[in-house]
Amino acid sequence: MYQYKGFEDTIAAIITPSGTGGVGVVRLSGADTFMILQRIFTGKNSMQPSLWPTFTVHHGWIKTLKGDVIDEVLVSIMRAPKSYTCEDVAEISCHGGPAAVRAVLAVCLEQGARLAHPGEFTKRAFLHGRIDLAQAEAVLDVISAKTDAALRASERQLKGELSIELEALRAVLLQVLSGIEAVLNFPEDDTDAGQGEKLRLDIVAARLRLTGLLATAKSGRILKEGIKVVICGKPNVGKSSLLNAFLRAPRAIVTDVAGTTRDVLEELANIDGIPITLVDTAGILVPRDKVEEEAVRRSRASLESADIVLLVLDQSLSLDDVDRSLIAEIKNPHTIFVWNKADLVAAGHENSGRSSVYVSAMTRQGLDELKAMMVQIALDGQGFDGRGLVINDMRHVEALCRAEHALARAETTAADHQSFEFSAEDIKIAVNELDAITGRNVDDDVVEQIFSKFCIGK
Ligand SMILES: Nc1nc2c(ncn2[C@@H]2O[C@H](COP(=O)(O)OP(=O)(O)OP(=O)(O)O)[C@@H](O)[C@H]2O)c(=O)[nH]1
Ligand SMILES: [Mg+2]
Repeated sequence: MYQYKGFEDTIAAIITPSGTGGVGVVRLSGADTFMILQRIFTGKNSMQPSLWPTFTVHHGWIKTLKGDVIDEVLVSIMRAPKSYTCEDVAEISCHGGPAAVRAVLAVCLEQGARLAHPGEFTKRAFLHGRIDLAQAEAVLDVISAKTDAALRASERQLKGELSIELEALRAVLLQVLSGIEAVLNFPEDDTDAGQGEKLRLDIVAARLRLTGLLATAKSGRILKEGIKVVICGKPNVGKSSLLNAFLRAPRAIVTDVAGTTRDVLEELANIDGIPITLVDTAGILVPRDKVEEEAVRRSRASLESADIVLLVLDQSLSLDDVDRSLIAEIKNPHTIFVWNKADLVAAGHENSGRSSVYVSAMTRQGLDELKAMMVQIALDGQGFDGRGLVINDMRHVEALCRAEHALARAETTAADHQSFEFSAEDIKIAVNELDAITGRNVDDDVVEQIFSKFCIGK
């Protein structure tokens, strides 16, 4: 079990982003919180910080040891154990300039606090048992969620929905283990052999629950990490216009001059809850000078890392050799042919092709179909409504896979009527994997690795 040696320290850190803002906050957590406040805070009324009741806010000044005022502040108090870390916590809200927050932090450190390590506040919440490891990881996901849907999925994990499901599964597996023990110890009781079959079916049911969780991993990963969509084509077909249409903002320069875009331009868009990095590239052409040569090189380099390619073609003109050679060049299986400038074509097209879509970046016609195709490809055709529990962490996916395999083995040995002892061993492996996710039983270095991904102050 994880051993933590830092509880005796009172830790402090700036918990708001660096830079200028209305308010900056320094957080203190640990047994000396009130002793430190006592030394650095002067309030309007004479009540000592050590007597302040929990969940109260106090107006006053933070001062240096010599008594010089650093800043006017509000201090919020959360006493142990009902605080983020389960320890005594104070949050000092000062003015949001970098100098003020740094000076407030410095005086806390001078008075005996230690600078918190990355994620140490959350780590203390985990080690005091207020949240489990999966919830601690969700804190990081909540902070870095790029869309509402990703935020909702992480909030669900933070609330403990994944932990509840895993604990329920664990309880089922422990029950199966004690059933196996009974069968092994008192085989004569299993007169109709029904107990053995019941245990096997319980293992199957538990395994199917794991399979169900793992089925959400693809959308979970996409929600968390997003995908990269590269817009390419020859010059002037409307690539930058398409980017602007997605963003509903004139982000890229659009002109009727072929070769307007020179640099690769990346913008994040939220499409049906999926964070999509849209990449506008320079038109691919036979370069006439060094600048065009570099621009085309960068366009091609972007294509290599694309999850989806939008190959834009101008449907008001007939295909030429440049279009044809581009079509032949792009090998990404997730390529959508985007026939742009539909507004210039009298007849109009049905948007029925499997990987073709007819759009107008100018009138936005066909854009919804294009978005739907992108989402369909991103999620491999699996819908997601953004409401259910999703697995979004590779560590969880790997542990769940190992647990699923262990249960599949347990199922096979049980079906073969081999000794249940083998099944029991595999079920114990599965339980250990679930415990590694929630942190009931996890290696020290895994815990260290998880919290090292946090920023200082969380
Ligand atoms: N009628 C019509 N014109 C469009 C449409 N999309 C783009 N255009 C026009 O086509 C021209 C080129 O548009 P851009 O978006 O700059 O094309 P691009 O593919 O980014 O061009 P480069 O950056 O030079 O490679 C501009 O004059 C646009 O107004 C469309 O859907 N309909
Ligand atoms: Mg352009």
